[in-house]
Amino acid sequence: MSSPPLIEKFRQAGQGQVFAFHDELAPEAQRHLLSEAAEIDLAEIERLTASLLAPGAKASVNLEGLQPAPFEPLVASGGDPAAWARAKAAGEAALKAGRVAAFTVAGGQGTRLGFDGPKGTFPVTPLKQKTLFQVFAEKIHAAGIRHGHPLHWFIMTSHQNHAATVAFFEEHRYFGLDRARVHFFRQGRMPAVDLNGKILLETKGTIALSPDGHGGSLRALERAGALDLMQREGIDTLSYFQVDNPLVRCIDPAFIGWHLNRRSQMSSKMVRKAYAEEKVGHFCVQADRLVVVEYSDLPMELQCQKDLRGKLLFEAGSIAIHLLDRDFIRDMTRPQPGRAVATLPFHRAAKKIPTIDTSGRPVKPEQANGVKFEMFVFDAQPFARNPLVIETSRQDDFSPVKNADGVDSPKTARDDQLRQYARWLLANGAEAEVDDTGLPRVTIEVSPLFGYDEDSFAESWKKLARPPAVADGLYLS
Ligand code: UD2
Repeated sequence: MSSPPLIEKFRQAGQGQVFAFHDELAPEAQRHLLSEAAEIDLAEIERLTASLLAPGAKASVNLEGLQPAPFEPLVASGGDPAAWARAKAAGEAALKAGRVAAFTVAGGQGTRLGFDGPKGTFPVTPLKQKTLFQVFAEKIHAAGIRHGHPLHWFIMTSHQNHAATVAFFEEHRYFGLDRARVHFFRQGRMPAVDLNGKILLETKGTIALSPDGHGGSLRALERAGALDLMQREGIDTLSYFQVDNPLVRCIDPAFIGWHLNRRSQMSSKMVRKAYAEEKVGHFCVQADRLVVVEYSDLPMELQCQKDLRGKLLFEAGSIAIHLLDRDFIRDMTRPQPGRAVATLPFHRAAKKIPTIDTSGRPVKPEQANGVKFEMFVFDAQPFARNPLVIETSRQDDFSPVKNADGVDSPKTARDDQLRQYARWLLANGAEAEVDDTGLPRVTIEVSPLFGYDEDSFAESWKKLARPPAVADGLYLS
């Protein structure tokens, strides 16, 4: 019997090993393997092997002529108060007109945290132990109420966590959101290859596939019909954030207004790096283009370099909060004359990839035996018209949960949430005892439905007939 045409294509591309055990598989398993193989763009793999794996291929990014990127400072650090006020008003008007949707990338594997399950289902709040997804859902819900227009929310999952993510929302009745406005879609996958570019099998009947990076979100949005939905609904701006950051302002009027007022196609928030080795990307300019250079790609001596005033030269850290214009995403994902579809470059990461040997026995490698390919969303910046970076205050936007302990852990995120509640309370005249880092002595919590930023908190607080005392267990909802 002749082989299916797809198998022939793989053989011709020098990837016949993918089907080495095909004939011994049951029919159902054969179909599964073929469907996985059908996801793979062989020409793309060949291109990546030639450009990223070939002897002499450049392993590191080009650092030539790299300069720190300019950014719009906060008022507190010298920004123009009138421009910030105009931005906020423009953002509020856009929200009122329903032009904005929220977008969470939640396809990552969350390996560092060691949590079994979609990361969005990780409990993070100090008192009620709300999960990351619940925190975002309530912030998005509250923003919709405040601006008089409920928001759509797109959530990108991966093959591994899609079903569990949807089931979690079902189980929790979408945390009060209109389920017709919550849209899940899976990101694409890329096969891992060995150091010679040969696609690796995970088992005899499955390919070693993994998520294609958050940069894959652009083509996944297009493929899933999200851009069409946005167009139908009159939404032109997507508010992008990561699943790991409970402090994020999912919807930030001033940020949205800056983006719209500047006619930017992609805008990003920055914080000043807390210390030279902080694991964030760096906003830079190279050949007149805005680029983000990931921490792992910027040599430590550059990360530590100081300017004449003694501050870090590359101080503008990317915290992965962006605004994306709908038509820009289309341009980046649709074939156009003279331009390939996937304009974002792939990055390679050497990994230990569980696989099988030529006789089909499992191999658990002790050292990197292959490479995974990933796209990063911030690589879209250089393609954007009028790209913009604005400063945000770390304490109101960024405290990610990455590691089980130490920096960027559940403990640091919990404490940062408590500090935020305490700041809001103190700013509104409440009495709260805090230590010299601003951490309250008691465990309290503010529901995003009561206040999700200083403005909404102040409004709700003023409406209270009898403001409660700040005591252990206080929950404002
Ligand atoms: C990311 C940024 C870093 C900094 C930091 C802030 C990269 C490469 N680095 O570092 O510059 O901004 O965040 O916290 O992005 N994800 C997917 N699909 C994937 C891979 C990741 O949806 O295939 C999501 C993941 O669920 C998470 C986010 O992307 O929400 C970040 O992923 P990460 O943990 O790999 O990024 P990290 O912490 O190395």
